[in-house]
Amino acid sequence: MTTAEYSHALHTLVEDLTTALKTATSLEKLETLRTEYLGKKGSFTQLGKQIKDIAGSDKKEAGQILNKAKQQIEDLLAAAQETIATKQAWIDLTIPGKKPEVGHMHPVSQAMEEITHIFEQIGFTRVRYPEVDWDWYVFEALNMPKSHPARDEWETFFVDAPTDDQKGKMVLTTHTSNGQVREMERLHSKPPIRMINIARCYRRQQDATHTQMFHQFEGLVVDKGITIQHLKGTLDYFAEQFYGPGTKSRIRPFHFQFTEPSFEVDFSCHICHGTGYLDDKEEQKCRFCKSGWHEVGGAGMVHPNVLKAGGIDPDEYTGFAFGWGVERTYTLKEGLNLDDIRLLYSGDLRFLHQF
Ligand code: FA5
Repeated sequence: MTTAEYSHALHTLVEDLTTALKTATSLEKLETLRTEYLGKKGSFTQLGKQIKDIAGSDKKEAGQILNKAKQQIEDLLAAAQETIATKQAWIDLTIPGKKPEVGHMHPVSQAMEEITHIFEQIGFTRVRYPEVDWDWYVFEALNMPKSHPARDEWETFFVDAPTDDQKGKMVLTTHTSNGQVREMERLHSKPPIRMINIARCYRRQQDATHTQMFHQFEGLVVDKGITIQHLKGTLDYFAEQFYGPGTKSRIRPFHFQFTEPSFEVDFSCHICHGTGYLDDKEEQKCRFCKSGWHEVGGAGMVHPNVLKAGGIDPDEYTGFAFGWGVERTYTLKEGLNLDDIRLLYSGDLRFLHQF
């Protein structure tokens, strides 16, 4: 080997180290490089041993080049060590760390859990039935024969699927009442029935209080001797549990094909406590409610034809049912004051973070 070749090899080694040090950001990595170059089997050490192959007259010059290269390597390693140490010294351990985002259940799911729990306390069983169901369960078995005008109230999405000879067309469930006859069938038409069915519903509606997809919870109780008093007691129980002590329920006459008599259900407003006014003199009207009450959904005594459709003898058994919107019921909770339910499904994290 000539001195020029030896010098070139050493120069390349120093250049390689310079490049490697650019990505060495820890003292551990630095130590590895030190061993790789200056260790017993390191590349510089190996090159140092090759000096014996250089002709005698050139050895002195080669020795000087070797020493210079070693100094350069040591200087490079020392400089890198200082840079890393300085950087590490500047890490401020008192700066609060970045917390990873922790998700939580969607407010509507939270409400469904709470509703389930409240009804389970008084012996209801939570069930779920298909959200794409036959016309039979959604309408016909509920005393709404084909072409009955009452069907128009449920602005229905029809599914492009083959029609069943007995059960008709497939629809996206417009209400959870499709679970009524399904529950009677599940229990082989043998009461007692105490069902709470919570599911998605779909209607061709969209405004501040309506969404195309929403949730309802449906209660159904069938047994011997069930009366409106049992319905009213259940409503009062739910009102106090969900909205807090003092909340009252109210039923008003209404019409549904599948209940007789039928009612609309209201709960008293938590802002004005059912008075409709914010002050004792009744001068300041409550803007949150209409005259002290909020409507949440429908209820009634199960129509004899519905019991018959589920194989239950209406002369022996009676029952009550109710169906309310989860979103509507939830948004009336104290402190929420949500004036547009579409926000719940906007996916806006700034909104969802609040729950
Ligand atoms: C019904 O759906 C009946 N099945 C309720 C019922 C069950 C009555 C059992 C008797 C016995 P209604 O169409 O009024 O009734 O809807 C009930 C509630 O669902 C409404 O008061 C509202 O809170 C909610 N709701 C209805 N449509 C929408 C919608 N598009 N978006 C959000 N919530 C809705």
